[in-house]
Amino acid sequence: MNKAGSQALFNQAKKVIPGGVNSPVRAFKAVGGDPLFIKSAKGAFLYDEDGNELLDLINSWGPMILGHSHPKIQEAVNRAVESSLSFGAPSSREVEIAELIVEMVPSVEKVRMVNSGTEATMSAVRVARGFTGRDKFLKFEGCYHGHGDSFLIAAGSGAVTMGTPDSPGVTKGTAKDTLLAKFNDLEQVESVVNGHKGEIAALILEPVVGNMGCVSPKDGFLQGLRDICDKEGIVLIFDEVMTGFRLAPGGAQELYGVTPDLTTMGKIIGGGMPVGAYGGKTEIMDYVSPQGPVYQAGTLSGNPVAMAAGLAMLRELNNHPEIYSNLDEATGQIVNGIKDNLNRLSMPYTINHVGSMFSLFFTDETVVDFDTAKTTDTDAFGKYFQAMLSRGIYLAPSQFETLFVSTAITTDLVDRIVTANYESLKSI
Ligand code: KE4
Repeated sequence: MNKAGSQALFNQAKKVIPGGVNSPVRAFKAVGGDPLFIKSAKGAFLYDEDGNELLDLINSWGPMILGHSHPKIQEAVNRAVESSLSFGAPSSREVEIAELIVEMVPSVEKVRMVNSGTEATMSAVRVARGFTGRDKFLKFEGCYHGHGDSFLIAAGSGAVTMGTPDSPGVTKGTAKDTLLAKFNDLEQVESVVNGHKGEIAALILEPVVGNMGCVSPKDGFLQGLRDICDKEGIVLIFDEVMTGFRLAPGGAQELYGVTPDLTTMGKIIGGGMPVGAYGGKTEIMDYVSPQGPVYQAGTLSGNPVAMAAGLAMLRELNNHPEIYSNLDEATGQIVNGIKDNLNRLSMPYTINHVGSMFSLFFTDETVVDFDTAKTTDTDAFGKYFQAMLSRGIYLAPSQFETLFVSTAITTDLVDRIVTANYESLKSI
């Protein structure tokens, strides 16, 4: 695979951008080699600076659920751009997308648009603290909620990939208010909550984890958290930045039938543009300025072009619910093909899968939390990543990420992925 153009750009980039990338996990540090610089994308494919065609299973870390350059989203953005790029004042599309989110997401009665998932989670925890008058919040080891200081404690995704799940620069004063528990361990949650009676404002989690690799909630886990939060007056926050609008039109909360008090959103909601959002019960969201005292703001929040992209995306998903069964079917075919390959090769690896999210772990343990996820052989993963890349399949460059299937991945491409998987597993 010719990578000369990407390598030249990467050398240039490293002189003026830390690590040569604008988000750490893109740097390929966990899998070796240099990142590919992408020039364009269409449907299921990325095209890099050297003209290599790559079948995309990251899909921009989730947003491109309809594949790249979807005509309806492109057209909506092109039309919006003609009316200037930003007003810094309310616009009709903000009302339209808020009404659509309220319609699609069971828990959301009111919603505030922001510019990233990080802003959404930071704001949601602040509102929960303002609403309850309490300081602490509980997160789960291996969950990633963006790079806000208080979340970079035992964080997954790029933080664990880079070996900094507890990042320097986060003060002890901040860290003391972040409590931790193991995902899927309801007893430990109860123990931590009982040890901090009346002190915990919120409990935040990825209802289906993507950031330690894909890990699903055990039966009863989500409802158990709901019951604890009801009993203790704790705000239950589902971080659906990844799962929102992906696992169902209403996200994981629709799929599992458990309703949080607040939901954070991102990725798909922007159709590929920088958009995040947080929303939930009116009694809590009315604490947000200027309605209430909890301050949160943003110059480009509700940006008209970004709203046009997000609206086109959400309307397409809401008007075509068959998308979800089609995505689940295609993902199931990929996962079953990989399972067959593992059996044929007598490889005892684990594959976790929910909807159109899945992860192959290089461990024979059942992966149910961060501890079991970390039993994976990251060297073997790195070799597998490179073997798949050399066969034109673009995976997330870290074991501690999930893969995302798009509607552009048709049956012939499923076969191509499964064949490349067999050859790559055999080669490592
Ligand atoms: P952003 O600030 O990156 O838009 O969203 C932060 C975030 C919040 N919550 C969840 C569940 C998330 O997965 C994310 C971001 N996800 C990572 C991928 N694991 C983004 C990719 C990256 O960091 O470059």
